[in-house]
Amino acid sequence: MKRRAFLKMSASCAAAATVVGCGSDKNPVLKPEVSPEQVPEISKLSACIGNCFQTCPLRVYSRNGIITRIESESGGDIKFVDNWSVDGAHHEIRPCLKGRAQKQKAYSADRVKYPMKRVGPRGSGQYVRISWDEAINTVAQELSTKIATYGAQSIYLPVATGDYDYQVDGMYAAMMFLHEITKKKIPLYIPEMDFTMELDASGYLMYHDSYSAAQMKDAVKSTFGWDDLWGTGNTLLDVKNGTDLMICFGYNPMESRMGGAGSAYDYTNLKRQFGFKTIYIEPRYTDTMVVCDDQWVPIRPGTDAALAEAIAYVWIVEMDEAPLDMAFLQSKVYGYGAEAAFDHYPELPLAKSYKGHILGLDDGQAKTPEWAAAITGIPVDTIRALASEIAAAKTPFFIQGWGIQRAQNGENAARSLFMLPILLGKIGDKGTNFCSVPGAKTYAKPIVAGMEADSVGNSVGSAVINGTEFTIPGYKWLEGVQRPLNSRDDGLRHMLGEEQAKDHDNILELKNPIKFIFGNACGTTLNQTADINHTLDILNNAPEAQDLFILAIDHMFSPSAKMADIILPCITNLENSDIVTNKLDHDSGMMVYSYVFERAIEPMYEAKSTWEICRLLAARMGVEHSYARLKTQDEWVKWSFEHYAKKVPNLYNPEDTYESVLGRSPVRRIASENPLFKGLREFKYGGATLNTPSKKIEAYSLTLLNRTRFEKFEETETSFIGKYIPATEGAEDNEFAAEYPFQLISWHHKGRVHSTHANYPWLKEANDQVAWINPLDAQRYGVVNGKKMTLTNPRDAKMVITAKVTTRVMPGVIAMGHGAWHQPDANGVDHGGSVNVLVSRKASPTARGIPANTARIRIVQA
Ligand SMILES: Nc1nc2c(c(=O)[nH]1)N[C@H]1C(S)=C(S)[C@@H](COP(=O)(O)OP(=O)(O)OC[C@H]3O[C@@H](n4cnc5c(=O)[nH]c(N)nc54)[C@H](O)[C@@H]3O)O[C@H]1N2
Ligand SMILES: Nc1nc2c(c(=O)[nH]1)N[C@H]1C(S)=C(S)[C@@H](COP(=O)(O)OP(=O)(O)OC[C@H]3O[C@@H](n4cnc5c(=O)[nH]c(N)nc54)[C@H](O)[C@@H]3O)O[C@H]1N2
Ligand code: SF4
Ligand SMILES: [Mo]
Repeated sequence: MKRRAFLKMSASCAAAATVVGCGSDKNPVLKPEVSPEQVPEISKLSACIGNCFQTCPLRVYSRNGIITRIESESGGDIKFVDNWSVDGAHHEIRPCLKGRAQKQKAYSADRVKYPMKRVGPRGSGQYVRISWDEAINTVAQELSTKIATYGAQSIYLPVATGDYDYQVDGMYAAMMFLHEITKKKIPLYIPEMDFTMELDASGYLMYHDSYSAAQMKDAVKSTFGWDDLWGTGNTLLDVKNGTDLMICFGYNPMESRMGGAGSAYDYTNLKRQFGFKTIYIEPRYTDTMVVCDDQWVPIRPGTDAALAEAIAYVWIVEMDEAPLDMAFLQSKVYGYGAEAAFDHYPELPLAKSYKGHILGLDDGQAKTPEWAAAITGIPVDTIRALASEIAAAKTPFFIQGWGIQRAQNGENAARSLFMLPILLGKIGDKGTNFCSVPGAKTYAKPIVAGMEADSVGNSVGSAVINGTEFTIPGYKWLEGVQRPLNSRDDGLRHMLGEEQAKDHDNILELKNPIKFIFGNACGTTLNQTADINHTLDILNNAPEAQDLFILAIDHMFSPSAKMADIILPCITNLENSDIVTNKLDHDSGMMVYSYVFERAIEPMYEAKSTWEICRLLAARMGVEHSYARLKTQDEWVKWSFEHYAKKVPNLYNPEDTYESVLGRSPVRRIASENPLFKGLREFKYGGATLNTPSKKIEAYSLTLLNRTRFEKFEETETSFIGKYIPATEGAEDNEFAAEYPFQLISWHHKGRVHSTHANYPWLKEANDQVAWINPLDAQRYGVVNGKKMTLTNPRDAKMVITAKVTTRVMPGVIAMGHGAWHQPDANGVDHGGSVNVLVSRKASPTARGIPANTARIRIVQA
């Protein structure tokens, strides 16, 4: 024993000598205080949870309850075959820098330690400490009052992904709680049986489309008839079946699918093993290109659709031997060319069809490479060469990341890109992809573990299973604070669909604006939503926002949490235990895995889990029994494992118990083929049909046409065919282009997951928040690498940010990673590099999604 430790121990024994003998286990006060070096380091298997889809296991080492370091699952002692191979699913799942830096999450100076009450304007960060009692009473009171005054629909659960990976805790606990306080029966009349059944629904307001891929989801529905986007792509693994060319529109797995079992790792290995070429079409030279460089085709943001049309033009008009699969187009695609009338759908003339548009029959403009070159900035020769090279590929694997669709004209861009494989008939075949992100099925409904009906007969998960009665597009919430949203202008939906829920004149309308935002793990109340200054203005000054209550359950005083009236301290993943599964259907590699992770350290300060916070609220509101049903959070995790996770084939062994898997490295297996992708093959070669009005792939979308009966779309922004539509503040917006010469885009940066992890000093040091600008532009505007510049937009929002002068971004574009924390000075000028200060806010036309990559800016000062 070292001398210092010995002295400490004898001192504490002396002080306690009159109570009980030194060393008694019964009284922890009497335990010898051994110096930290003396206590052995222990390790627990925790998980990185959040919204990067990978859920890497983290081996967390601690001594005396204090984290010492974080490693990969094996702790450096490689037990796994680390040799990646197509069917070698057992390599180590190594966390990225964000996972390994989480010691700085636990001990961050930004942590919310106690319940806090706002005493200054929203965003000012002025809070006072309150007790848990006061906090729970206030929140419960606000919920009750708002429900009584404005109805349950005024309670909104926003898009919030900070704890998306939990399967029992987090947003699912919040959903269960909100369900319990707002649940209702919805009558569903079944005409064939002349019978009305009652559905168990949640009365609170939920969203139906996220910030991630609302426009893509809309595009997939409009073209292929699929209700869901997740897991529609083909698995990357399928490139082994002969992919000879990969065409990537805005796909950057090296940053946005980073984990050791993410697509970044699989993609690099697949390239090494199979040697196919990749063409990247992107405004930036991404980290993925740095590692797997083949060909970079720089493109102006928001113009991919124009490129797709010009490629189609070359194929349809210019090539001697058109590469089109005419048999496929005629039998399996609606609206490539003229169509006869059917059912109640009128005849479709050639001029209104896809081909008619490419030829310019509708607008007098043939979609030639010359036309597209002026829009996209891609030279005509490059466009023609691309068209030939893609046409020559036998097995092209098209990928479209979600950056393109996360734009003001995103739905149309996505649909326009779908047309490339459709024209070639390379749909559903082995080794191809229909131009979405790759994907696979994790297993059915992984996220509702613990929420299915239990033996008592209560439907624990009805909030998720039966859904909420009303949903809004996730991005529309701020408008929803200002006025009651409706189905015609805002895309409000009823769980029974528009036909069943027909109200006055076919328009559904909420009774009131949103009055309570239940912001659990939520960054979209400010930092992650477009036009931060506008959001601040509305939430502070709009008359309708005066009695709006915002709750934040967070572990950090993040810019978004500072919008809340009360912030409740939440434990981090390192203080929690749950089941996790990686999200293959969100493109997280080819290996599926699931595990039950342990508490690595004890809950800190006064922080509690969301599940526990909801239990306290439920108790205060008299629904504790139906919320918790006599189980603790850990007991629900155990229940979920035994009743649900364990039953998933090949992920656990029959003899596994909760106790035996708790803290055990994930069991893994290779993903199987996506059922929806397989469905495409059956559609192409068999008799299967799609769930579209024409039962075919819709180049002209009757699905969208049908929606015009209930919804209002701006004509100039919407098209029934997937085509290029110029965006407000887009590449061709002449009103703004002269004064605001730059297009601004933001990507999902390796240093953060949105605004989560953005505040750890290690990560900040490794990932300076900088704005990329091309040397030609820098020279023209006097911008110096490494020096600050001030940017502004047509709404006079300003940001001061360090310039990174680099040829990795094309001229005319400024790019920065999204998610850096908003740091306004006294004049409201942001110094944190939070891109949404500058982003435009006009929602996309039919999905009504965030226009994250649509903005025009200029340099005020170099
Ligand atoms: N490290 C990290 N990983 C993440 C996340 C994170 O925040 N950090 N977030 C996760 C989440 S929630 C999501 S939704 C996904 C997001 O996944 P994605 O949406 O696919 O990722 P982004 O980085 O937004 O966009 C992909 C690429 O599109 C490019 N791009 C932008 N505009 C255009 C355009 O007009 N045309 C073309 N051709 N390219 C364009 C961007 O430069 C970027 O390189 O990532 C997930 N993974
Ligand atoms: N300009 C621009 N804007 C974008 C995007 C873009 O590409 N460009 N991408 C959009 C996309 S795809 C998405 S998904 C959204 C994401 O936006 P959000 O879903 O809002 O994600 P975060 O910003 O990470 O906010 C999560 C919050 O939860 C907290 N948190 C983290 N872990 C936990 C936890 O375990 N428990 C609790 N209670 N809290 C926790 C964090 O501190 C943070 O405050 O952003 C969107 N916004
Ligand atoms: S890849 Fe994602 S889940 Fe894995 S450590 Fe990094 S941030 Fe966490
Ligand atoms: Mo996302």
